[in-house]
Amino acid sequence: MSDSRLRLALQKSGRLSEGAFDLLAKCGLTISRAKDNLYGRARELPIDVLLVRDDDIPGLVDDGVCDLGIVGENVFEEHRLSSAAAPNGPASAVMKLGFARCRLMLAAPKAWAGDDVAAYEGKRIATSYPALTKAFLDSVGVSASIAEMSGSVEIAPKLRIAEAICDIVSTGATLEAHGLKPTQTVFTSEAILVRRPGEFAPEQAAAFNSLMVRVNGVIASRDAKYVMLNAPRSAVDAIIELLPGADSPTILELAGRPDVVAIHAVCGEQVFWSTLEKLKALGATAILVAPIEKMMP
Ligand code: PRT
Ligand code: ZN
Repeated sequence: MSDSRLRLALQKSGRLSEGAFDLLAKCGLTISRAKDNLYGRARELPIDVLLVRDDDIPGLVDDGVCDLGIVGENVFEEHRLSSAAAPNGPASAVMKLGFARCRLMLAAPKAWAGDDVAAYEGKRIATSYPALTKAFLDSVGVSASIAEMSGSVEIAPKLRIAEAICDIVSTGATLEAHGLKPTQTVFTSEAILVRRPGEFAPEQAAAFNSLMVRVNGVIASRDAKYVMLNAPRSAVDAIIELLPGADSPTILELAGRPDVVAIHAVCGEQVFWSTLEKLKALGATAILVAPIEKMMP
């Protein structure tokens, strides 16, 4: 193991891996994987990749076996609440990555009347997230017992393992298929980048800073658009007001048309069709919305 390379833990396969590899690719990193598929290496920066189960990532980063990890906030927070203090202090979340969004939710059989959290009082709840579930129940003053399961939590009520569940929900189709209804959100999650406690060695710090600049650039450009349009000079203020997340747009003269200007702006947020319709209503013409591939402030 070399101290000069950064070790990054990623989920080997599952709902986080595609988003994580896609992010690295957009950061310009090509990861060559070893034959055993347990290890990879980036060509462009001194970064080694360890491919593991997502549940192992917080522990590997706490212990400093890996310097960085990409993991769901749900798994990270459950680990933080349930494990003994790491000797050098715990791993910390660096940033949200905007993919693998989901919610940990309490869900009950549809036959239960209403959606009130009080209905869970004295019940048995199956979950893979006992610490998060208990913290939520405590916060709302409900006392229930918890049946810990490592997977297929949605079948617990049918098998009479528990009366209700607390599980990850994305589209809600799994709950629906098992006759369950989501009632309360216990925790909202997305993929995050986490880092080990302590300082990085100088070469590692340099690689980390490079990676952060790239990741921030990818995230900033994800929704960003370059908007160009022509506008009546009299409507410039109203039009700029409408451009989502644009600061200081460029205003250009148009040859031979003193009453019209061209406005060019980087919009940091999504540009919807409804926004374009409003721009048009203010007199904007020749509206162009172009994607941005890379951004660096
Ligand atoms: O093998 P390994 O241990 O690495 O993977 P895993 O099977 O434990 O995890 P995986 O790949 O299923 O999920 C990894 C992470 O993705 C989770 O920790 C969440 O942060 C995030 N994520 C996002 C999800 C979902 N969406 C999701 N829908 N994790 C799980 N689900 C499951 C959920 O448990 C339920 O069974 O999908 C089902 C519900 O989906 P819907 O769309 O029917 O609501
Ligand atoms: Zn897992």
